[in-house]
Amino acid sequence: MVDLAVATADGSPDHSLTIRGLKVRPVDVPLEDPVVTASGTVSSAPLVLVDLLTREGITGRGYIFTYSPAALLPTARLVQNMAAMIEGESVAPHDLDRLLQQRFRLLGAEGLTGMAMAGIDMAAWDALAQARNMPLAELLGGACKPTPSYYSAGMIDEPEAERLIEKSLGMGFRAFKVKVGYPSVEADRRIIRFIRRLVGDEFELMIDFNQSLDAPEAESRTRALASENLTWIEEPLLHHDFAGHSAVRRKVKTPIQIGENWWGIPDMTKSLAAGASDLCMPDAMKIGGVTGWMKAAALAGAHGMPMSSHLFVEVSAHLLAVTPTAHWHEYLDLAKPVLQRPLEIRDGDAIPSDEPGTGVDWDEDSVGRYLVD
Ligand code: SMN
Ligand code: MG
Repeated sequence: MVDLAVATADGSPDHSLTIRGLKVRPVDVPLEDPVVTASGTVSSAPLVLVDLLTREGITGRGYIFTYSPAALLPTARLVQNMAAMIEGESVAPHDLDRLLQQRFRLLGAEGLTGMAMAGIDMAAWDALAQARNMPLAELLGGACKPTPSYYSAGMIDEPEAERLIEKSLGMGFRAFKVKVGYPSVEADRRIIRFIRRLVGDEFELMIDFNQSLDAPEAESRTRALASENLTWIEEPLLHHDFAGHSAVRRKVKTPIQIGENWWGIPDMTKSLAAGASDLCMPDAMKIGGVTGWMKAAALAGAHGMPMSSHLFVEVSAHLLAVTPTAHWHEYLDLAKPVLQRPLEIRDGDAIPSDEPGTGVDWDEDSVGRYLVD
C-alpha cells in the first residue's frame, strides 16, 4: 500500500482527503442459511455497497444492510442523493456526521436516513485508515486483537441444529445463538435442550426472541427458561419497550440482551436510563457507523455494561478491539459472497483484518452477479 501522504509547504506529511463523490451499488446477496426469526425471515442479504471516492485516489468502502429487498433501491437512492451534500468536504467523519445530522434534523436520522448516513460513515473511516496505511482498530488507538465470536443461527429444527453445531465446531466456535419464539415455551425449551445435549454444559448458548413476545409471555417464558444455563435472552419484547424489558430483567436471573435496534445514541441513552438490559449489542449501522459505535462504547464503558456486536462482522471485529467492555462478536456473515477477503475466524475468535482500512474490499465479479437495477 503506497502511503499517500504528500508534503505540505513546511514539509510535514499531509494525510487529508477530500470527497469527490459516492459510487452506490445495490446488491441482493445469497445467504448460506436463511435467517428464520419469530418476527420474519431474512432469506437473502439486500446490501447497498458504498464507495466513498476521494480526489487523492483513495476509495473508502462500507455497506448497508436493508433487511428487506423492498428497502434496497430506496436506500441506495437516498445514499446517492447525499453525495451532493458532502462532495468537496474533507474525509473527517465526525464533521461529516455533524453536517448530515444537521441536514436531516427535520426528517430525523432514524430509519433509512440513519442507515444511509452510517454507510457513508463506515466508508469514510475506511478511507481514513487506508490513507494512514493502518487497520481501523489501530487508527482508533487500539490493536487488531481477537474477540471471542459466536455462531448465530435462526429458528432451526433438530437436524439443522445438528448440522450447524457440527459446522460451527469445525470453524472453532465455542458459542452458539439460536432463535426461539415458537408457539409454546415447550418448543423453545426443546431446541435449547437438544443443542445443550450436543455441546455440553460448558458451552456458551444464547437465545433470541426477536421481539416476538408480549409482556406476560415474556415474563413467563424467561422464568420458565431460567435454569437452562443461557448466556443471555435477547429481545423478548418490542425493541423500544425499554420499561417492559426492565420489568422482565428485574424478575429473572438470566441476563437480558438488547441493542441491535437502537437508533443511535439517543435510543441507547433511553435504554440505559430505563435499566432495560444487563448487556448490550449495538448494530454498527443503526448505532451510527464507526462514529456512533465509539460513542456507544464510551457509554457502555461508563455503565460497566458488556457490549457485543450485531452483524457487520468485518467492521465490528475492529470496533470490539477498541471497546472497553467488549463481550461477544456475532458471526452472521452477510457480505461474504461479495468480499475479496471474508472475515477470518481463528479458534472461535474474530480477527480484525490487518490490511489498511476495515478489510471490506469488493469481489467485483460477484458484485456484478448480484447487482439489482
Ligand atoms: C437478526 C435479525 C435480523 C437479521 C439477522 C439477524 C438477529 C440477530 O436479531 O441478533 O442477529
Ligand atoms: Mg437479535
